[in-house]
Amino acid sequence: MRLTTIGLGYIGLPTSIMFAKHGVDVLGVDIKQEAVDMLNGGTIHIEEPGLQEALEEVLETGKFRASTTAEEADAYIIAVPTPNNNDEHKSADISIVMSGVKSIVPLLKKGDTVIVESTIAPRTMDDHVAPYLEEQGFKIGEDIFLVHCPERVLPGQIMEELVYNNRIIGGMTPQCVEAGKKVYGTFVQGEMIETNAKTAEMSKLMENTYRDVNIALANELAMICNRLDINVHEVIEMANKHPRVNLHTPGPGVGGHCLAVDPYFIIAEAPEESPLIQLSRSINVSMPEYVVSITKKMLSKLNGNKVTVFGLTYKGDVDDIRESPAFDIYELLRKEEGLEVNTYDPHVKMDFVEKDMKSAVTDSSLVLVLSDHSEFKILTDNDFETMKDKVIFDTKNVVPNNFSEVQYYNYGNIQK
Ligand code: SAJ
Repeated sequence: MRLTTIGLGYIGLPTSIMFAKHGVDVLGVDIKQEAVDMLNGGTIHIEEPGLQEALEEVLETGKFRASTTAEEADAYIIAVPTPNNNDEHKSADISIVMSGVKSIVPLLKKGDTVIVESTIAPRTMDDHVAPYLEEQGFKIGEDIFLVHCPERVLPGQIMEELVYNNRIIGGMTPQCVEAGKKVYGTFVQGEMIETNAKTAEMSKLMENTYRDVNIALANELAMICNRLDINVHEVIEMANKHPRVNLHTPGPGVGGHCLAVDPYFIIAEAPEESPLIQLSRSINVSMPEYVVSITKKMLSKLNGNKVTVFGLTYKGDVDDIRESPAFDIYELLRKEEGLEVNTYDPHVKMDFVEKDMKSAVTDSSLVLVLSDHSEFKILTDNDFETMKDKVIFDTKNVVPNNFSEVQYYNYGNIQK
């Protein structure tokens, strides 16, 4: 089988490489020449465990190539971003998905399978992609097979989850479902769940919305507990001992290109029916300001004018700062007059991010932990020796509190 993938980002690249590892001839296409050159030269342009080794393997076998131009294949996967539009409900901007589809039209022949993996608003396949391809003269389910197979892999565990997760195969017709199963059957060992495209679209969006709503509940609980002087982490641990309760974990907000984006796709299609989803979004969006207000109070108690932010990414052990609440907090703090803000993040390579942890904390009054990187799980008193005041506020509850000289705070015991 020959496969052309449109989009070589966090999903398109690992997916392409996984197909190539399993004997498929893969051409990965991206508009970014620099990314294409790096990949053909043997270096991945995103951070993901196991991906670099896998790229080297498929370049060696000649099963993977990257290019800026699509070429003819038997199956096509569209894995490009769907940003939010700048409208009232931040609806899904499907223009990049539609350009991807358009780019392969001249290459399509009878019997080909076209798969959209990008996250899309409910009914996008029925109302936009399928009608467009029909207009181009293709009978869906006879000439070509059209499928929505949303990706559901967790950054940090992509290479494993691609193989072992269950896969939703949302075909426009039963023949399309069969064609989709044939493509993913190459390597998927999880169950391949057959459905139609609109059910697949909504299930994918609801998975992330479920998380977002539950994290909002956890964040609200953290604020309630803070007001009532109750340790939120103990409450969650206790409540989760109930067999049917699974409270999520509070934090500095919700980030990434999935949970912080996808719920709006549902809201925009049904604004009157989605008040709970909308409120959850606004609770999570408000968390950076809550963290900043606590940080300011702590600093004023210390008479401190320097804070060091630990972690800028949207979650631990990734280099992704898209929609990162940590980054929002960093920017809000920088706007505070008279406050010096240093940053340390071993995963982010940007000029203003300190490379050395010791120099990042020197003369600082407070370390504000915003991402749960593994590197923060092994911190000790020694790491904070050069601080002016040795105080930590850990919004991710990630740093073990084994300190004798450092004062440690998290959401469970915010300093009053
Ligand atoms: N977070 C919390 N509290 C929690 C869990 C997460 O504050 O209890 C925060 C994280 O810190 C982060 C955000 O939520 O800012 C999202 O992180 P995540 O690890 O929950 O999820 P993502 O965005 O990395 O990946 C999600 C996954 N979806 C689900 O678990 C339902 C993944 O399986 C999807 O493939 C991915 O979205 C996607 O691409 O849609």
